[in-house]
Amino acid sequence: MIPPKEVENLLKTFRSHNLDHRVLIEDLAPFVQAQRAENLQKKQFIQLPHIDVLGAFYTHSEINEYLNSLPERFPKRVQLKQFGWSYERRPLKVLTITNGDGKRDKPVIVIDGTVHAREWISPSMALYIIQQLLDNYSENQELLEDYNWVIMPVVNADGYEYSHTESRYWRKTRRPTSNPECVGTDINRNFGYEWGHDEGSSSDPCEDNYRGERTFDQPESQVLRDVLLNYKGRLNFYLSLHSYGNKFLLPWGYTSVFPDRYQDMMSVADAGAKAIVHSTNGIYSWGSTYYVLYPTSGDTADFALGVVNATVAMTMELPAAGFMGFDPWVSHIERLVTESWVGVRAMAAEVIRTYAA
Ligand code: 0X9
Ligand code: ZN
Repeated sequence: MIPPKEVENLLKTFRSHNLDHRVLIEDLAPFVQAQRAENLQKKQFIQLPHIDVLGAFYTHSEINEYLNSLPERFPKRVQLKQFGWSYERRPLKVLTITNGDGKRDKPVIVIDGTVHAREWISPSMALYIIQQLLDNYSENQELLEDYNWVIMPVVNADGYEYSHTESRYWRKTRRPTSNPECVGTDINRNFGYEWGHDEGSSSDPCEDNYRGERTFDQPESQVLRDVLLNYKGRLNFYLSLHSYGNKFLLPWGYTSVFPDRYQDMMSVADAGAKAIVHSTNGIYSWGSTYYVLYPTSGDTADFALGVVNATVAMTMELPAAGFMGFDPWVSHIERLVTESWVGVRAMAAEVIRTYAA
């Protein structure tokens, strides 16, 4: 996708390298508009704080309104905590789900969503997981017997809001940088483990993988860091929900060397991939980020393993949909989240089976 003013340049580059090309979509804007209209129309009959996860995409404030209603609906089973604020002062909330037996200090599964603003299936998936654990408890009880689940549906609240209102394919935060022309830092390059290592991130504020001026200089990264550190010693599974690519990505991102627990983590990814292919024929690939995707440095999974000592740390790239991969239609949500839940549930079960309390 390129802006009109760069078309001439790109064509020149293609010509000078003798590259063939084909235009897939002449102008994306009308499609983005259509999706936006569809989503708003679907939400017309939603009565907050009630939401229909499969029926629309929700904004950060709508998601918070839903989360805020949960402690009253499930007084024994959920706890909602605000861990901080985004740069634009949006409250960042984290939900803990238990089986209500009151046992303290169980090992935890921490799941985050929406580190990257445009990856809209990610918050939907986080909400679907919450509903599976709360509203569909009878089927998922064993997942909560010896484990608590800690879920943060929206990390990058400002970027996510911006992707709803201004720029659908925005990825980074919304904090200005040293370059007045360019806004935002990639939260997934801003974490303090091997930050800035080699080619895994950019020092250029105009790039989509800009790492920031220093580690944790984004309030949103600080909040997620504090959530993870809060569970140090009992973080058995950290899962970061992204899109897209159908991949289970394991540390390390910053180096081609494999971490000590690599094979154990591979068994968990294995369980997820097998469960998905069995249920829907969905094909995932899995392995270290460095090999399966590309080098990344300063990302959340490397931090969860390297600093917080998580037993299993993983980034899940949910399937592509829509025009750009990041932009499923509302009608795609159900297929995407039900398939992904099969994988998440299988991986959680594998972690619980292997690392019994
Ligand atoms: O590049 C990223 O930040 C992630 N991919 S995305 O297309 N959603 O932007 C992948 C990061 C994976 N890193 C680790 N698992 N260590
Ligand atoms: Zn992402």
